[in-house]
Amino acid sequence: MSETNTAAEVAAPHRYTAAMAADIEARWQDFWDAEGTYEAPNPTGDLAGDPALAARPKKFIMDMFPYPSGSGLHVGHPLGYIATDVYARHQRMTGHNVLHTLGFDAFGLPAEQYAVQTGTHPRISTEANMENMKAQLRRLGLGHDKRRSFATIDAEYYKWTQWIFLQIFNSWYDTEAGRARPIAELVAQFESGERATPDGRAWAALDAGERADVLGQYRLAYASDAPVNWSPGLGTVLANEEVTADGRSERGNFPVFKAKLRQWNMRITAYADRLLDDLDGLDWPEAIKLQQRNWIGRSEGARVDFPVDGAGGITVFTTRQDTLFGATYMVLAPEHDLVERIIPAAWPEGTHPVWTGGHASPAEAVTAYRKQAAAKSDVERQAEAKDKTGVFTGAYATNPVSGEKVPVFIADYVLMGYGTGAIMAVPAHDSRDFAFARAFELPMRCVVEPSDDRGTDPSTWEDAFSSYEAKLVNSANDEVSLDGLGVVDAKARITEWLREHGVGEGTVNFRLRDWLFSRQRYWGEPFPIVYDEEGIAHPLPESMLPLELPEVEDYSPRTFDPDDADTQPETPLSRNADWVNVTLDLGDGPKKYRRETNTMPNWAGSCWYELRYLDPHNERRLVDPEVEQYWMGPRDGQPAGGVDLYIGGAEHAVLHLLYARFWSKVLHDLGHISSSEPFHKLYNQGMIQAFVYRDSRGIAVPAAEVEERDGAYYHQGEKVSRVLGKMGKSLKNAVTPDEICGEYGADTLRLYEMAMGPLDVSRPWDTRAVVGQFRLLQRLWRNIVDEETGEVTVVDTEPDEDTLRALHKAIDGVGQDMAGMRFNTAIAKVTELNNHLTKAGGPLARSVAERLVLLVAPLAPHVAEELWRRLGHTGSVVHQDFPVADPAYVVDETVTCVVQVKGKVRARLEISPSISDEELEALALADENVVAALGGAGIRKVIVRAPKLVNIVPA
Ligand code: ANZ
Repeated sequence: MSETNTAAEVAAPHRYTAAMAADIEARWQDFWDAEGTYEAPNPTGDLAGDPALAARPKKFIMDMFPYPSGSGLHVGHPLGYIATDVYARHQRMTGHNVLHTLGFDAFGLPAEQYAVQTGTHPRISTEANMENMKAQLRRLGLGHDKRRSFATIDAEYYKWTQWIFLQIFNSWYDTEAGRARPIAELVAQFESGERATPDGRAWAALDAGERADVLGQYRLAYASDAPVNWSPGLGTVLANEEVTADGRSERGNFPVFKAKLRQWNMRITAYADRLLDDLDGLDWPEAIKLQQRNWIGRSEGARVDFPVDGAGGITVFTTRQDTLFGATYMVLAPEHDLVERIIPAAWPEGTHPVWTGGHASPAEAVTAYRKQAAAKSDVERQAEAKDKTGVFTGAYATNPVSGEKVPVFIADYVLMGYGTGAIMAVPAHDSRDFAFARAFELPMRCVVEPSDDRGTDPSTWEDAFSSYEAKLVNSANDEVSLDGLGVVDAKARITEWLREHGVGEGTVNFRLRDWLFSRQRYWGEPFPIVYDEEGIAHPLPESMLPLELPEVEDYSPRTFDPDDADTQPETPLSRNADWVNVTLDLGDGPKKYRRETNTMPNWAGSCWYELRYLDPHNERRLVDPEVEQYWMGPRDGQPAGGVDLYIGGAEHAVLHLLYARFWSKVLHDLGHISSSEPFHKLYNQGMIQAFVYRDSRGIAVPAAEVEERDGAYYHQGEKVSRVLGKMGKSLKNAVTPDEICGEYGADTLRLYEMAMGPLDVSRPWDTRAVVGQFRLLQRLWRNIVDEETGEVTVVDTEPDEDTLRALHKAIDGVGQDMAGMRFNTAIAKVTELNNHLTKAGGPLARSVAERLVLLVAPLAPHVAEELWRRLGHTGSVVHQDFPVADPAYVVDETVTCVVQVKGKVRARLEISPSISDEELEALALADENVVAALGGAGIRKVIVRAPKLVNIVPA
């Protein structure tokens, strides 16, 4: 520690040192906590009696809350927290009622895995981790309303997570009304006969089990036996969003298989259109919107029925119904239910030997092929370049427009989870079908005339022709002809024909699947569901919530050989028979029930936490409607309402952010909240990266022990390589905020993190550079406090004109930068002002010193509070008004504008950067060089890009 206890220090006992920073910071943190400085008033309580406060615009500012991991925070974690804090402080100082707090997302896998390794109960390790993280965060001086903090594992919190589950379970999506409604209203429709039951019987004629099954088809939370992602190595099933592109578990990187298991799902697909459409009104990064759009994956196309002899028909989904005349075979996903029904006992006479795969019968071929397909992930199955595999089912279907008999195959390139799980194959115009047809010697027919010179015989082609810019050929029957039409017109024409003949219709298909919502874990929210003796699911009444997580002997998940797809999950909660088997009175007398033993996925708790911040201790409701309306409700420019600023990493694009949007919409539809979107503005901060040093074996060595010599890096004498990577314990390059706070103080750390670059850009951490921000604070201090006596040195005089200009320019610039979240340039402007004042010498005018302190307050709140008080104020700096620039002193700088005539530069004008297009055009046309260059010619066009460029095109 070079800055303490030097000779200079003895001579200057009141210098801003690390020790002084530590003292100042601890003192004000205690004070702020004691005073409740950051507590945000709610409109129903505190604001109601205070009209001035109630008139303030609100700002609800949020971070993606952390998972309390055992390794604590490194300096990369608080980047976003510091940014929201600086922003929130600036908003508070510009007249807003600011809500800013932070909770913990505390259910989840790591605590459980740690528990399995060490035998510690997940609650104990999680709570210890939270204590540690809270201390680390407190050290940063974040202005959070601590009364509003909670953890998702708190029973008072997950009571409401369970309550929301019940709301979702007890509702259905009315497609006509375009919103969720209570399930009781659906039951009423069935009872009155307004809506027919699936088999047409009267509702009263159905028994309890049949009614439950019918309602299960509608409920927004439902159990089903669909194929799910089963990861034996993790011991749990996973949502599609949790499976990586190469078909492994996002956590733990274990293989994932498709298995048919009874699981809970959320009918998020009912909201596909709204989730897509409402993105338009959100202020989110385009990249994230795009990821959500792609994940939802809206495709317009058609469903077409192909009759199969004796077995009804196969319905396909296609986006190229225009190519229907070119469909020369069909493919079902290997898992498709129809397969059993269409396969004949024996191969038809003369079946091509390549089609049978050498199997004696269709049944044998199908069984063998299904086994092979189940071992592959969806992504492997869809890989473009790969050889196409498959086998003939022995069945033929009829092409509804050509009347031709087409063979039906099963092949793994067709997925069960998309469209109808069946396709019409058009090998001439789809490259996957082309490859398959080649491998299986299937016929191809050209129905879209190639616009290149390959000719119309597909057997001579290298690949399919799939352009839209062409005309249809070979596409006519007795009733309809598409020949000569373009693709778009042909689609419309054939869709109409299909509809008229009752063999198909235009449809929209989504890539989005329902959200698999149950996990075979211990450390999650229990489902508020019990089963009666007939196996019918019943929701618990609200009065029985929270249903607390019980103690069990062994909370580790049952895991299996990661590659053994034939295993079945076992839930830890099922091991507590006393808890599972209960007698309850659900309104019709005491009866025996069995509890659901799955738990909710760890996304559940983060699906609605923004709402609970608003009203964290409400025991009667999820959130008071008036409170919700005030902080989250729709308003000008925020059509669906939502949090005003939400900062977090880009990795949550389709998980947390999609799920949270879905829950908001359901709660909105059911009338519980006025907002239909949780987060109006989303901002993704960059990452703090760090150098990773590796030895010759490729193993990371501790970064702190690496020495640099002549541009090379050495660890214990051995040369090591250096690359920029993530920061973390495993890469041995983590720097903790505690270390930096200890060495320089939290204000310096805050300044350094904000000064590193634009907030949305990733940046490398450099411990050696931190001292630069420490020096800024030292100079700031020295400009106001005498280092020898500790006295404030300001004087009550008027500053000179030069200083006023520097001051007001800084005020203007810093204010704009803070509002625009350009904290790095704000710091540069503060530094410039401070340097100006240092250079000017002499004591500062009080009015200048005070405004300087206010400018710094959002960034370095502790030192600002200290100086503010030393300047003689009694109220906290936190609640002062941010300084306002006097425009008279904010003189525009000039910029150079280039004027071109016919593309050649003819003049350079020194002008104000805020000049209007009209003004600039007039100035340019009046310039004598421009007039000369035009030589009397008229003007055809003037292109003005104020303030940088004017381009004149003569007539
Ligand atoms: C015939 C056709 C002809 C097709 C052609 C494409 C080109 P998107 O845009 O992603 O929605 N398809 C449909 N269901 C499938 C499934 N379960 N597994 C694999 N592929 C499936 O893609 C829709 C197209 O993907 C559909 O249109 C279908 O192939 C295929 F020249 O039908 B098409």
